[in-house]
Amino acid sequence: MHTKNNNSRRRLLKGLGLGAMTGFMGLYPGADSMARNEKEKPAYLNGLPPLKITNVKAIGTAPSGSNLIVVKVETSEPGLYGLGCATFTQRAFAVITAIEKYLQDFCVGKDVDNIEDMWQSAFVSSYWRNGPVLNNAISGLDQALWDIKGKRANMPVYQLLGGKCRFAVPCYTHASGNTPEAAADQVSGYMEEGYRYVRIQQGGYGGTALTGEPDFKKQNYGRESDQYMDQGKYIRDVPKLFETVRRQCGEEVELLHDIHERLEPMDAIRVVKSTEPYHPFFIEDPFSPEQMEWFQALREATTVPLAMGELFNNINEFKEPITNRMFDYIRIHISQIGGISPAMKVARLGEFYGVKTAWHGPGDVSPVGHAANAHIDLAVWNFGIQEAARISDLSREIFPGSPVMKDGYMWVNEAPGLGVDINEDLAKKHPMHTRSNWTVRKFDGTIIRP
Ligand code: GCO
Ligand code: MG
Repeated sequence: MHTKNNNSRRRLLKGLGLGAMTGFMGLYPGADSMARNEKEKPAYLNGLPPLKITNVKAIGTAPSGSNLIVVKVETSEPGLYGLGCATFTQRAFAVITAIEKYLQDFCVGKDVDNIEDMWQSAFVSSYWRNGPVLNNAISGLDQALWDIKGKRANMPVYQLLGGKCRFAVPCYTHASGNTPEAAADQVSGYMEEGYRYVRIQQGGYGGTALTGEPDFKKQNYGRESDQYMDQGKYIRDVPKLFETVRRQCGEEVELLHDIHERLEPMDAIRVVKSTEPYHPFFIEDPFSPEQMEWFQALREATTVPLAMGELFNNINEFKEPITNRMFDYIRIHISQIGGISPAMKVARLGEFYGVKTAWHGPGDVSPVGHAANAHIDLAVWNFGIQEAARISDLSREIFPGSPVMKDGYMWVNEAPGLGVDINEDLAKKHPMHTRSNWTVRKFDGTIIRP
């Protein structure tokens, strides 16, 4: 291909009678010297041969309870494909439909190389955009194209993003107990494993473990599986939890906590303030995304660092809070935001404003998505912390090459691309489900978010 290009360039120059002249002027090597140098050219000058997308498919699997979705982009080069995470666990089949009925048709025949162009064009191809379903589908595509580009370049994706800013990815893991003491015991265990950062919750988000029979249950209001949250108890419990863990585990471990948008705004401010003496690393999601304006009051009330963003649907939602320094850590859920390309933009925006990354890494991210998190984490300077990838043995079998946790760090392998593969036959043996209701109520049955 390269020789053909040079031949045609030579013909063009000859036709114009410009060969010798441009060579003489130093603007372009003369045709003769080009022919002479042909053999000495380094291989990288040959560029990459053109490559087309031949198929896009969605693979759904639920090896550990959560529905996981991975997009596989196949190319015209036999055996060369890319994988990307498109997991939206609660509406998984809607994402599968978006990929198989629309994205497949949109992509087949297109160039695999132009990732940004692909992202921009796919984003507006539905005209209406920004929803979690479509963003997840685009994320699967985006990550798969980065995976392919890495494989073509023979480099891990973090290299394509600029190389390492750190040797591995420091992570926080989750301690949760029904009592503060039980949570503190877990924290100690994690500290022994090498974790420097631990998120602490008592009885899950908002302490949802049922204490007594709430009135709405007695009245048969709602469904049997609906959860109950006692907001008052939670507000009183949080500082006690922090106090106990600090007392049992000392000052050195960094503690985190997720309010999970479950409180009234003023109560959230009260809770965040109550943790101040225990200097948390950050408190997450104090408000729902619908209540962003409360951040200003919270900022004025406390110096506790804040994290927000896992529920944002659109990278533009980060613009205001980052440029106004409303929170300290960006909680992007990479697949929800549309993949590596948009996440990198938000990370860079944060760098300008002293806001750091803290990518979302719960059980409803596939190992491919965890790898995407880690590749960005390695490459951006304003990395803050990463939620640990807790990947089951079965998931590891389905996704060979999954990132590993060791001594409180996440490590990716050095294979080209994202470094994670999929065993499709095994994935099929663990099909997805449609259990998707997540309902939390106050004592009188009022819905709490979420
Ligand atoms: C976290 C999260 C998750 C979400 C879950 C929703 O900080 O890890 O809040 O646990 O609740 O991803 O499906
Ligand atoms: Mg959270």
